Parts: sequence; C-alpha cells; structure tokens
Amino acid sequence: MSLPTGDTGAATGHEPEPHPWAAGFLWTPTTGPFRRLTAVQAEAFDRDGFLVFPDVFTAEEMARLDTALEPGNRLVLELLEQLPGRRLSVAGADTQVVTPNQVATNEELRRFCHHPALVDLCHDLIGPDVRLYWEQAVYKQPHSAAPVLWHQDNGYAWVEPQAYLTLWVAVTDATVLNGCISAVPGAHLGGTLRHRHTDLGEECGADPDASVDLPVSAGSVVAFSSLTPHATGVNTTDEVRKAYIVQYVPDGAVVVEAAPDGGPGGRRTLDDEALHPLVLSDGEPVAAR
Ligand SMILES: O=C(O)CCC(=O)C(=O)O
Repeated sequence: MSLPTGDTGAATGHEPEPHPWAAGFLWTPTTGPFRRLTAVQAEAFDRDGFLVFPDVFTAEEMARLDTALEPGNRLVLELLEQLPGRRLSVAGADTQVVTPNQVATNEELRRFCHHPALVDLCHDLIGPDVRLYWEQAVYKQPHSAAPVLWHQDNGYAWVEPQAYLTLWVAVTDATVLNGCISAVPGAHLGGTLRHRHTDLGEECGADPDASVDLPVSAGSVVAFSSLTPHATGVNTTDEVRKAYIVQYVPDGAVVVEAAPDGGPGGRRTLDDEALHPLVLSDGEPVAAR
C-alpha cells in the first residue's frame, strides 16, 4: 500500500539494511500455554510481527484513559508551541503531540499499564517475568502536517533483547484517514534494521507496497514487535486521533548505548520501579503501586 491520503511522500523509506549489531539475530517463536492467544494468533504473530485485538476495552475505560492523558497532552502541546518551528523530532504541535513517561506521577495510567488484558498479552507474547519499558500518548493533530516515518521501536533506543512488545491502544477510532498504524508483515524476522536520523525522527528501510493498514475502533489494541516496521500517515480529519502506546520487556532487559566507535557501549538497567514497574513475576500479575 502507499501511506494514507495526504501522505507527504516523506514516509517511503529506503532499502532495508540490517543493523550491524543484529548480526546472527534469530526470532524466538511464541509458545504456550496461552492466557489470551489462540495457537492460530501465536502463529500469525510469529509470521507477521503483529496482531489486532478488537474491542479489548470498554467505552468507559477509554473515557477514563482519555481523561487521565489529557493534562499531560495539554502541557506538552503548550511546550511544543514555544519551540522554534513548533517541532521536536517526531513530535510537533502541527504533527503529533507525544507525551512520554507519565506512570511515575499518574496513578490512573499506572493502573492501566497493569490492566489484566495487557498483562495477559505480555504473558503470552513475552513470558512469565515482564516489566514496563516505556509508555507514551501520541495525539495526532487534526490536518497534521507530517507522518510518523517507517521505523522499528528498537530503532529509537537499542534494547537487549531486541524483540520486545508494543501494545498500541486506540483511545479514539484509528482509520486510514486519521493515521492508523501501517505495518510490514514478516519484516521483523531479521532483527533490528539500520535507522537514519531525520527531522521527523528515526527512519528505517521498509517496502510500503508490502505493508498493510490496521484500522481499529476505540478500545482496540494493535500488538506488534519492537522489530516490526510501522508508520502512521497524516491525519486528514478535523478530530484528534488519540493513542496510548505501552511497551513491555522481559525482566532483565537493558538499554545498550552506542560507544564512540559505533559498537555496543554502556548498558542501562531498567530497575527504576517508578518508571519500569514489574507487571508479571513468575507468571503472576503484580499489582500497581
Ligand atoms: O501513534 C502513532 O501515530 C505512531 C506511534 C509510533 O509509531 C510509535 O510510538 O512508535
């Protein structure tokens, strides 16, 4: 496919090229026993690198999430408005407002990240010991000026192990016209790709003609690997498209910094419980604190 209507042309990517640190990468197949997944869904996740779970949350749960996200979104929008060009990498007052790392200060969001539906998916797609890695709201502005370019989530910061889980929660309906997720099936299997820095954030090689659009209704979840190339087009509508993106890693995962020579350097552990709470321990859900 090509990116949705209004595509600026900036999101076509370049030839996919493996990242040098990904040499020898092997995808680990998803195995049961499962709490939410069927065997067919597990097979599809291994094959495609993503799954769509329609209507996971009720309208009431999404309304509560929306209310919890709004103050942070407003604050970041105000900050973006004051920047030269009103942009900061992938975020912009005229593109998408990106509000990260709110769990430490927002009890409602902390509880949401421990929601049994999400934690069960973590169990099935990661394993018995899982930690929150990152969470952020992405509010795509009405008639937004630029897309989110093709990237893998592991292209922003290198996490080891490379394959972790992104759960993209649609707070409002996400359509082709307002910037739903598009993903390239099967492109996760080679590990992390080389990304290049652009004014609109990181970009990897991807074949947009091989991609599929994943429109979903509010309350649905798109689950994808940190290795799945994905992008979102511009929002051509009059309404904000709202998503809350929650990422989970196996307990013990680390962020690897690049050394001056470009090789792997320092390793940062994710043991700050306020930002990276454990959500599953030995297969048992851990309550939000
Ligand atoms: O929600 C969006 O528009 C894109 C978000 C995304 O790709 C990401 O956070 O990695």
